[in-house]
Amino acid sequence: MKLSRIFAIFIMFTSPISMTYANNYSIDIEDAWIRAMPSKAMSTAAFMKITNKFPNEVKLISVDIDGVQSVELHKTVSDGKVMKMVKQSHIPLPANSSLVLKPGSWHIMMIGLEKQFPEGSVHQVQLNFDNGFKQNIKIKVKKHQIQMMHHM
Ligand SMILES: [Cu+2]
Repeated sequence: MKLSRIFAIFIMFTSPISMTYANNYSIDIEDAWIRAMPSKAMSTAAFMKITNKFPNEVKLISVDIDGVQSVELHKTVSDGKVMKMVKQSHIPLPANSSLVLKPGSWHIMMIGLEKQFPEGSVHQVQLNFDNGFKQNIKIKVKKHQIQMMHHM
């Protein structure tokens, strides 16, 4: 009787605090863009900076994008001579750190485009993580800026 009352008080005082604490963790997305491609292209890719604010490693396991047959997680690697894209089961995000998905490195591959992704258009994207966290963002289609940087 006495124990159960203590337990009830314990629950009352701890659960609101722990819930608030858990809600402070998030995975933030910045500088997201989808690469603008010629209108008949069958694939493109999405890039962004992902910041994992959880105190443990989180894996990006899948991405949902309307109008795309298949969304894969890719990493571009070099075997010494040739750069090639390799499909990955997930993208690892170490605790309290950021990873930049960019051309020539990690990226979200969009294969089989069922609609147009013209420059300037905005698309809803959902990122799904292995801890159950989901992040919904809107991503704008932009031209790749590398060529401009080479001229500077
Ligand atoms: Cu790829």
